[in-house]
Amino acid sequence: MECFFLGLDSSTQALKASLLESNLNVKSEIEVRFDQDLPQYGTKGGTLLGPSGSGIVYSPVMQLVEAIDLLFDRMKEAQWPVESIKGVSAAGQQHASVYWSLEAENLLAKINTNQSLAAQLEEAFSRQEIPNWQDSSTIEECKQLEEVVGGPSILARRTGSRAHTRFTAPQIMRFKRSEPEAYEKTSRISLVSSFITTMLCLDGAIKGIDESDACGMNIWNMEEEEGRGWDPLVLEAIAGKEGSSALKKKLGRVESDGGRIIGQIGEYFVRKHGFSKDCIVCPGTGDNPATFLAFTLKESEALISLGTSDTVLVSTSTYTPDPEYHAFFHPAQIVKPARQDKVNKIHSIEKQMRYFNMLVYKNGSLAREYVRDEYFDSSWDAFNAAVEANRSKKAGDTLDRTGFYWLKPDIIPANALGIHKYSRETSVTIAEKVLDFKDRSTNAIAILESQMISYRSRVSAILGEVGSSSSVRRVYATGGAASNPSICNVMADVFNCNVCKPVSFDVVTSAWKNANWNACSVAAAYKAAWAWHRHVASDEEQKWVDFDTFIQQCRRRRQHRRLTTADKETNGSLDMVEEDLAIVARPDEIRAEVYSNSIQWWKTLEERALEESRQ
Ligand code: ADP
Ligand code: XUL
Repeated sequence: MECFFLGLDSSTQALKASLLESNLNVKSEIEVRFDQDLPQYGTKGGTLLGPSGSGIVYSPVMQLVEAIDLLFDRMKEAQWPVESIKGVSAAGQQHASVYWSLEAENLLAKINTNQSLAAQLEEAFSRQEIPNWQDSSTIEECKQLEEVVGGPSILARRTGSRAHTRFTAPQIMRFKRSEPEAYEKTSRISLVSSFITTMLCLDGAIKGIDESDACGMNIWNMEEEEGRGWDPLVLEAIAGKEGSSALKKKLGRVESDGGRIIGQIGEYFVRKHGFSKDCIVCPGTGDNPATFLAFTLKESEALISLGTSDTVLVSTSTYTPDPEYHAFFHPAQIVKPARQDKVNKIHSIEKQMRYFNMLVYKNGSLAREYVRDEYFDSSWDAFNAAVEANRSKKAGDTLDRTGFYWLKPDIIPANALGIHKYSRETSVTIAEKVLDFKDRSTNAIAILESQMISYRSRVSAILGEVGSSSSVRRVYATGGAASNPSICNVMADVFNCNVCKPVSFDVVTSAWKNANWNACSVAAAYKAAWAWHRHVASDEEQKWVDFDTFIQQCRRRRQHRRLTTADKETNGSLDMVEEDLAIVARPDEIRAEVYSNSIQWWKTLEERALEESRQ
């Protein structure tokens, strides 16, 4: 009998599901969109706002509970073979927290199929709101947290990030301060990913937080490999000396092995929807760690997501915290149980820690759209034509038109604001601040170069690069703007490596096409498949197979056919690099060198623009 795996993704605007075949081919996807499908909650873009000027952004917890029932109903309508699903896992928006009441575990233990989940869980929460990652109401709490710990750099070193308004620690701090009674009546605090995991099991136990997702909380101390745990200084900063052990209990256990089985799908789903009672559940993770897994990023590979904001993920084998960006544990770490050495009686844990860093830029697509609208009559074609006409050909070209387009206060560099342009109009060596470039059409290449050099220079710092050569081995491009070939071309030149995108084989047309599946829920299903594979494996090697190797094994199994010249012809412009992956841009040697030599100069100008933005 064919077996399947299920992945869920609880994002800001929707709850999504992906159904995968055993070779990890994506078979089907469905979703529940909060605004349209649950209009009774009145959300816009999945969220509600607090009083004007408060910075409060949240979503109703019951909206998510109702969405779970609706999503499973839709699986039935779509006739998904749920009885053959062997494993399920979830991804969820990062940082956002769910607050369980003192009655929660009791209620979770006696869920029946006669009533909806929402009707049975009304009393299960001590807080009706899930603070959303877009919330910025905790500026004071962030300041306080950094002060107690000793400053932004120290907090970043201890917990992987400096304090951010959306992170869980300042959010819990504000909840405790503004609703002390409700805080006291909170039995446990979940992240969205561990909340969905708990709901999938429905066995009366609130499930642990995934360790990679815990790194987005500002509370998980990841400084020492062996001393990882809830940070005592942060616990105290939130709950005071007297309240810190109670808070630690509320946060609960943390799951370090992302492929460990933590339960089976709840009886509710077995009876009501026909799932097999043997369907396993493994820990859920955050949406960014899940995206990281969807691409199985290897050491020194980067993923650039060009969405509303731009996000850069880079895989590393060392812990590289910095107040400018975020450090996380790898989301599919394998943890072999401590083995007893019979002679020395020493417990050894067989693992090699892996990490990834994440850079978040607010001025991504919105800033590119500003340039498109201001100079190119809102046309991407005209924008692209200007990019191609002005590509850097020799050293110094970039320096004639360097621009910083910080339309909103940015995260990197912190609080950078304004539009700043520099050109060497009057001097060969000194860039002058200008209101606009002489040739206004150079704004298109200027914004792309500046964004990409910013990403490259920071990724280089994370990878410990020396000199001007790039050690990034491959970049994966995703998000809406990755469909733009000119943007991918500049990316390849600046990073001096191939830019790749996932593709999938369409059995109906026998051709490769751009894969447009939802990365987070697909990665959650990958995790479930990996956990199940380890669970049923009869040999030791496969029981402890690492995530990347497992994904490779599945990829080989779904290899449709070897890529021949004829294939390339039928697939038009697709430049396949391996199964499921196409190169969309290759670097040009000369331009790559021009960019490598421009980085130092560009950094000096960024400093100057920052200085000027503060004035
Ligand atoms: P979200 O962050 O909301 O998931 P998407 O990944 O869907 O966003 O990306 C949306 C963005 O993609 C839009 O803001 C738009 O500017 C950008 N985009 C879409 N098509 C193009 C294009 N051809 N060139 C450049 N940018 C594009
Ligand atoms: C990352 C962040 C967002 C959310 C989106 O730090 O806040 O990407 O994870 O769901």
